[in-house]
Amino acid sequence: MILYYAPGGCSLADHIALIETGLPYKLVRVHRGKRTEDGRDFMTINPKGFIPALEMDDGNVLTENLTILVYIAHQAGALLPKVGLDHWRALEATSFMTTELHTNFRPFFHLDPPAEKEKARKLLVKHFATIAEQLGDRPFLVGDRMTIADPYLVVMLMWADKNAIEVPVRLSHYLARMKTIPSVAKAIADEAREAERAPN
Ligand SMILES: N[C@@H](CCC(=O)N[C@@H](CS)C(=O)NCC(=O)O)C(=O)O
Repeated sequence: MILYYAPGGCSLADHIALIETGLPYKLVRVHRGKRTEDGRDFMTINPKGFIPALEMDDGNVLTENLTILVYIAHQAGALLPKVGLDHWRALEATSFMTTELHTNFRPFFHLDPPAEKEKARKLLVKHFATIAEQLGDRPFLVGDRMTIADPYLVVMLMWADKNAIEVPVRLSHYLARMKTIPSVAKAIADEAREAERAPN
C-alpha cells in the first residue's frame, strides 16, 4: 500500500493506523503545488487534490480519510471492532471528526478573515467539549482499545495545539498519553523529521 501524505496533515491519522496495525506500507509525500516527491502531478492520482490517498496493492486509489481508515482496519482486522455497538460508535466518532472538527480547522489553514476564524474556533471548542464528555476517564475514545477514531483525534488535538484552541484538560492528558504509544510517537517523529528535512 502507498499512502500519499503531507507531514502533519490529516493523513497522519492513516500513517499512525498503518504503523499500529503492522501492515506493510510505503509513504509518498505530496508537496504544495500538488507534486509528489517523485515528481508526479498528484491530481492524476487524486483528482480531488486532497491528501490522504491510499494506493491499494492492485493499483486502485482510495480517497477520503474515513474510508481509508476503515479500509486499513478491515485489512488488518484491528482498530475497528467487528460487531457490536463499539463498531458503530467508532464510525460515529470518526465521522464527527471529519465533518465537524476537521472542517472547522479550514479557516485557520486558508488564512480566512478573523470573523470566520472566530466562528470556527467557537464551534471547535464546543465539539471538543462533546468529545471530552464522551471520552470520560477511559484511555481511548471508544471501548478499551485503540480504534480508528483515536489517530484522527490525535491529529485534531495537535492542530488545536498549533492554533491555540483551548481544549478540555482531559483531552490534553489524552494527547500526552497517546503520544507515548509507539505507533503514534513514530509517525509523529517520522513526519516531523521529513518536514524539517524539506520544508514546503
Ligand atoms: N474530504 C477529504 C478532505 C481531506 C483534506 O482536507 N485534506 C487536506 C490536508 S489535511 C488537503 O489535502 N488540503 C489541500 C487543499 O485544500 O488543496 C477527506 O476527508 O479526506
